[in-house]
Amino acid sequence: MHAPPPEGFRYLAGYFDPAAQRALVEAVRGIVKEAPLYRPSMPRTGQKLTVRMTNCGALGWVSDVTGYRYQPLHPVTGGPWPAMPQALTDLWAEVSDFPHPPEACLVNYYAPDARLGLHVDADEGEKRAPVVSVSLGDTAVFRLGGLSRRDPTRSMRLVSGDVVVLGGTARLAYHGVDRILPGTSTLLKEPGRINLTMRR
Ligand code: MD3
Ligand code: FE
Repeated sequence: MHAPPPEGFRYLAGYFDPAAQRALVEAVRGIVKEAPLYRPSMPRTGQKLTVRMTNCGALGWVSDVTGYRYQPLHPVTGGPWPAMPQALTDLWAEVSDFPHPPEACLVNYYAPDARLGLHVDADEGEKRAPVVSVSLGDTAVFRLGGLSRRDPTRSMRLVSGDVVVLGGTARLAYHGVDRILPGTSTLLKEPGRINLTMRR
């Protein structure tokens, strides 16, 4: 048995139909051409994440040996982040219940062996704004905990086209990606998964 999910956690299964998912993948291909995926390093240890990342929007989340932050320029190319696709700003307007548009969209790419350890998203300036997530490609085994690292966690599957809105208490909950299930989607040319998260 599971505890109920934290207040403010909204799971919108199958929000994007297959045609809309294909259009989003095309938009991500354009973003990655301009702002290539790279493997961020973790603060202090300098260890590289297994997830590859880039961003679109005015600001992008970056991590290196000095720390985590939002910045307007790609850490490798030095160029500005590409514009956020309209489909994503439209999604935010529909589901965020927040009066201002997103400032950043983090693009995570998971090859079949990539993972993301349990963490809290704490680098955003506006904690009252939700995080809105879109999953594309292979299914992820996602882990959602509580406000303390020691709280019990639940495992959920995030399927291509699913949207998750993290508002309220859920915004500060621990979460991570345990694994990708390769071969569960044919949306991408190769096995793997893309996750888009809009933030302020
Ligand atoms: C729950 N991404 O980029 S998305 C991240 O699938 C991140 O790539 C995961 O965690 C991924 O930081 C999960 C869904 C998600 C995003 C933010 C959350 C769940 C969240 C913030 C609080 C609680
Ligand atoms: Fe996160």
